[in-house]
Amino acid sequence: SPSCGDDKKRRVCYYYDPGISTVDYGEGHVMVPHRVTMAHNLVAAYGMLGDMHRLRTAPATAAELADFHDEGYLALLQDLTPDGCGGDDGVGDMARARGIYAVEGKGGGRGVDNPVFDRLWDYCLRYSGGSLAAARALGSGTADIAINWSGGMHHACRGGARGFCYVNDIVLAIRELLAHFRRVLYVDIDVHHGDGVQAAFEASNRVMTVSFHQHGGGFFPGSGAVADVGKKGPGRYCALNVPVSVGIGDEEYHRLFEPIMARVMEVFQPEAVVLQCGADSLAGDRLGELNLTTRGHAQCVSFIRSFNLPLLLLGGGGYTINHVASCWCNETAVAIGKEIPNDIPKHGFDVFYKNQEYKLHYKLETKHLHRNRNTANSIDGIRMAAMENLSKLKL
Ligand code: ZLM
Ligand code: CA
Ligand code: ZN
Repeated sequence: SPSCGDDKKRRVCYYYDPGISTVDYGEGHVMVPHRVTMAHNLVAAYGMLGDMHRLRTAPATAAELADFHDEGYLALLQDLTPDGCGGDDGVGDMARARGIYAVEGKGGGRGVDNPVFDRLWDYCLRYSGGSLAAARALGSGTADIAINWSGGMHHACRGGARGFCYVNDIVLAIRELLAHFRRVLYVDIDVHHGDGVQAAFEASNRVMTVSFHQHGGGFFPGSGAVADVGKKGPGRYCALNVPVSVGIGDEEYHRLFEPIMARVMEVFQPEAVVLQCGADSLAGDRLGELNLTTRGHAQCVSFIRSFNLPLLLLGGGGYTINHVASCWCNETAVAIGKEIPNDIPKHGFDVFYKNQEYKLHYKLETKHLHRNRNTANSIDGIRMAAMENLSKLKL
């Protein structure tokens, strides 16, 4: 039961690849892979590396990515270079057809979600390799919780890039878990709808996908209404969507998250869980417009952890990078089952945390929060609609 075993230690394995820290989506792009290095530096400064087994792995191979992705797309992705697709040899056209855009000159990336950048292919192999290795550690039973903060790229499609995501490491990891576990639950607390993962498993009743996300007003990607329960067939009702409006805070979020996830656990009875911990649902994010605190976000991790199932923790979005690093560092502590102090230790990178007064759990002034557009009634309505969908799930 969720209230038991919370203080029990777990064997945690952790993937971090410094090769990801220097990847650059282009000047001004909101996605900054270096935030994972910042999180790692915090984890190290808090002395948590000794509490986890460090996962070392080679980058994924093209053959491993082909377990989900289209071969033609992978061939293109492998060949793209910043100056190799601007010309009229047709490569640029092929890239655009797959959602990827060449960006001209410095700072020319205005409005391009998926640019071509230096070492793009290597980056995809590394973050995907981390998620695959993490899934294998759970599958073999050598770890209870496996972490890859550089993974969680939930929008990537079989044949193309979307929403900053090029390769869907989550789909690859879940497919690996399916070799060991009968049913796998996917939970997505990124502020965006986990559309790529939902689409990949819509036909299956062995994978249930649950996404909580900001919805309405044209917010990306626009899918994931509560009525979206997946396609007709055996996988119907194995997709659950919990859309919320701008400005939701911890208390209301958990009036949805906890009862809904407790019910999901009862009706779906997963043998393993993947939790995408996108940190763009935090207050003060550059893209997301929710008001979750680092404690409210971490409460999702500890609630899921309390079910004592093999658990894969992945990153995802998160665009105010000091907040992201604080969030994932704290959630690493939650995974280990360790209390860490709120004061950020001196570690040579603490300058990045000056505007949060060197506290892990940063506080924002009201003027930096978004006005709450949710009401007690709207929250109850969404929870009831979600519960109604769950009552129709027959395995
Ligand atoms: N324009 N630069 C979340 C993925 C969100 C699509 C409208 C781009 C941006 C955004 C890129 C500076 C995850 C859309 C938006 C402006 C078409 C989105 C580059 C700012 C910038 O300043 C920016 C060179 C950029 C992109 C904002 N894009 C905000 N929102 C979304 C994709 C990914 O968190 O869920 C998981 C990692 N795209 O709204 C447009 C329709 C492109
Ligand atoms: Ca989500
Ligand atoms: Zn997101």
